Amino acid sequence: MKEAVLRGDYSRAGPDYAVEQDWAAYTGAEHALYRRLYARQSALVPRYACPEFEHALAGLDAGQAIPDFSAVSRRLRPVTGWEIVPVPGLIPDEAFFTHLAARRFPVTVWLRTQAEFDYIVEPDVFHDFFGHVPLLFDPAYAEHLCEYGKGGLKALRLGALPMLARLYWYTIEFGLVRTERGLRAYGAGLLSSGGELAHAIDGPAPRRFAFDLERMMRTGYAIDRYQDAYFVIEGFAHLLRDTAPDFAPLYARLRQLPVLAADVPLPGDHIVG
Ligand code: HBI
Ligand code: FE
Repeated sequence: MKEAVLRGDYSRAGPDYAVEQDWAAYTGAEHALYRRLYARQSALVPRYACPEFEHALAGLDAGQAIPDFSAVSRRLRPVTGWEIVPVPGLIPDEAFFTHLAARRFPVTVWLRTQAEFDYIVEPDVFHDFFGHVPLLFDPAYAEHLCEYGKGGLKALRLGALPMLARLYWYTIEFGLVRTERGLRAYGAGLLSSGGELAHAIDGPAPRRFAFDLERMMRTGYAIDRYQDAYFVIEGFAHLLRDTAPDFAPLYARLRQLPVLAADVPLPGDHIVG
């Protein structure tokens, strides 16, 4: 399949795909667009985001302008040992997982255009920063993401990346968590989306599965529309515990099984709220 043409400028990327953020180069119009995106999403946070995200976002005070990654990294390092690495956009899996395993989160340096206010295919700085960075301040989540990075390098070696990518998709990107205030989002793709956040939690259509490693690893997903199904964890400690085991035996068993559709019921499906 022809590689999608990536949008960022990879010409000055290093061997680890890192680039300079060049914060001074952002225009006033870009900061204004970022503020509008931030205002829209942060208004949804009290109703739809998990408490850990809401708490971390409030502490970041990152709504006035496109954040300066090095300033945020200086605050993040002492809390969970993570830092932000500026990248031109999507980077090869090996480089991506190597960064995560070293507690470096790749954040795209460019911002979408006004025309992409409601939807963008490739992750931009708003998706990566608003969606992913706040939870890096949560110790259990931060620990899980580092383990996920190590798991990604192992999955690459085992040729099992598509299965692990589905797990990432249904947790880090589109995950829901049960809280005493009901189901809330912790997935970055939900938290940074104008419409899918409410759809995932209030929408009548989507199926909401209890956490199920095997079902997640086997369930396909679409990147260009709302999900047909979401998976619910009981908390970040639960996610960390349930993804700790060695996945090699699971990969061996699942790799020859067909990929499942999210909207086709299976006998073992455990639908929750
Ligand atoms: N690169 N910058 C960036 N951001 C991602 O989220 C990303 C990536 N490369 C690969 C990748 N994600 C996926 O293959 C994994 O999430 C499975
Ligand atoms: Fe993402």
